[in-house]
Amino acid sequence: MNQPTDNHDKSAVLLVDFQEDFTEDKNGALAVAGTDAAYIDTVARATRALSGQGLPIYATQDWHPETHMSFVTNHPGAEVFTTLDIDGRSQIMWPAHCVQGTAGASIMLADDLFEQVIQKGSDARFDSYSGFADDGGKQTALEEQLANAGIKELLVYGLATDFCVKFTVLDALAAGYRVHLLLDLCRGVAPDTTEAAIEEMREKGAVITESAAFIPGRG
Ligand code: VGL
Ligand code: ZN
Repeated sequence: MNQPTDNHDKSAVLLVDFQEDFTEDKNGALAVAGTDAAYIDTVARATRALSGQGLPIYATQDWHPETHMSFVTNHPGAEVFTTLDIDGRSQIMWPAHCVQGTAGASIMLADDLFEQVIQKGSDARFDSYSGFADDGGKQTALEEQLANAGIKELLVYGLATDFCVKFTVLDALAAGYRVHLLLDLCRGVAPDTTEAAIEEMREKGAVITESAAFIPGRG
């Protein structure tokens, strides 16, 4: 079994945007392909198993105001999934999703499982695929939390492989964390961008692996 590599350095789980609005099973506003009940159950079980092994679980939560600039509904005439140039940045027009306080924004696991939930994308002016910082450069509390806890290694999985997982992993690598991507617990928005994202994460140093490598009795 492939245990977290160094006993002196602590490992943690980083569960990315495991929220109703990104799932088919919950009829989410921005449902990612392959997010059926079995996927949700597998991620929930794996997360509880890893927690049971003593790993602290951190979660990111996409948490947008209704006025968020990434929502197509806030750009009259724009079409969903097209790209707009906004303040010199290229922005995908998403359906309104993960609106603060709505069921769609809720994480599909009980709160008490988490060491910390890091909300992101709360500033209407900036999108924030990464759990570490938004497109305006403002850091979330994630890096400080992990540093305070002495965490050097992250087991990352969740939604979506080609957006929030990708940018969170790339920021984690840039910040010096060892990253294991548990690919069987991820789903991507589109096949081509998902393949490219996996390749980029691998190139930048992420170990692309699966949950069975960390959970006894699975695979
Ligand atoms: C995400 C698009 C917009 C994600 C969040 O969690 O991957 N994708 N907001
Ligand atoms: Zn979002």
